[in-house]
Amino acid sequence: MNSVCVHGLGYIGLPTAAMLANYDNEVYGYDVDQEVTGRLRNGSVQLDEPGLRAFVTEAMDSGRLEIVDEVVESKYHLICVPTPFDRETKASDLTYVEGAAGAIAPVLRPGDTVILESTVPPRTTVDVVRPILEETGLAANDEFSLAYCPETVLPGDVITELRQNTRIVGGIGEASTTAAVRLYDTFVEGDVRTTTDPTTAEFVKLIQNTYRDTNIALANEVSKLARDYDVDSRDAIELANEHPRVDLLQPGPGVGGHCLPVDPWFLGHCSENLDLIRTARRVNDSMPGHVADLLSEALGSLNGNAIALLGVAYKGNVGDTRQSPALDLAAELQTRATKPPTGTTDGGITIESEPEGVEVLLHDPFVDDQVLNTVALDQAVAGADAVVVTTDHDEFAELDPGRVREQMNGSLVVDTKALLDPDEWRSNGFTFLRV
Ligand code: SAJ
Repeated sequence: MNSVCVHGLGYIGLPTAAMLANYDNEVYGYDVDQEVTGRLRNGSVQLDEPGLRAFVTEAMDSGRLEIVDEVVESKYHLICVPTPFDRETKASDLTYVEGAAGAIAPVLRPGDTVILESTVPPRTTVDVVRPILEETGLAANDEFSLAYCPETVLPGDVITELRQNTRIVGGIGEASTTAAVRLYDTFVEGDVRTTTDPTTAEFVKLIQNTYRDTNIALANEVSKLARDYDVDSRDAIELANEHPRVDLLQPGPGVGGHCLPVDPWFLGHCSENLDLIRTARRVNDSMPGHVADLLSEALGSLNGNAIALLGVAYKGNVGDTRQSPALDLAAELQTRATKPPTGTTDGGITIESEPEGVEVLLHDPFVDDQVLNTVALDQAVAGADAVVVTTDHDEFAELDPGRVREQMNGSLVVDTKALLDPDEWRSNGFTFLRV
């Protein structure tokens, strides 16, 4: 039985800790935030991931997952902490990674293995983590093992993907790689591939997400081009993908979440060679503005209109709103709509006008958020001049156009996720646009 201390009990650390425990490892789950550890000890799992609560409960009930408030001496240390990102400067913040390495150092013993899983700029394992651990006087690879192994799980399917995805392990030497592989072999049913160094493994993770982001950017640009030629982008992409070597992804209201909009920028940490990648990011970031353009063109003006956004989560069937395109669209609409000030003066006569602006109503079956002020479906749609499908939640595909038409004030629908049947909605009297 391996002893493993998992550092960081968030979206990746918690399921990984439970997985290791459910596969017979002796696991200590540590988080710097005592609210997180306290809640978990009381049996409360607040992350919105299918099956996770039961999976964690199983691990804790077995006695093989213990939630701790101090870092525990262990054969393995797995670092799964966040790497926050500044949207303005595009810089990554490695404070949590440094903190985790610093917390491991005092308990690091000869023969132990440290594995970094957090998504990081290339060279972080060798340039940031290694020196902190070597301050102990122990030599990496000779006296302790050090490796990088990225997580690649898809939110919404984390437990299955943790088991089944291929893992890429890069140790700072052969001994380090071998030691890390031994741990993943306890639960990974997919392949465990190795590479010669941690930097390659860090780089691989980033180019995977960059590939997806860039592919979506192409789809988004195709969508804008298709509109100029009066072509339906979805039909065109579906037919283009009939080619055996073409696999375009789908356009949408933008790219959200904590991975795709962020990871490509990590590649620019020590390189100037971000050209296509930078452009792709710009194209994806332009999409909320593009949807706002469609709305203002179709409505004539945004002012005085109520617009319901269906879907606040960054993607379908999850409740995660991080960097959600729907929220960017809501902000864009509000910025664009002008509110005439009350009591303006015109030729000496004071005109008392009501601020018009735009009313944006947010609804999401997975998100009940008082700060965002999400409302029930009926409340969002009733009286709306336009409805925009911003997230591909399965249940939106079941919307009844007849009922929505009765509730709405206007008749404009913009489907950014190609969830609705255009013919059905048009035959119910809607002006139907899709991205
Ligand atoms: N999206 C599109 N068009 C598409 C597919 C997705 O616009 O055809 C949008 C989604 O609506 C969403 C965004 O992209 O706003 C990201 O969603 P996603 O499902 O593509 O990916 P994430 O961010 O949930 O998870 C990604 C995954 N990476 C890859 O597929 C290469 C996942 O495997 C990674 O583990 C995760 O990032 C991560 O943690 O890095």
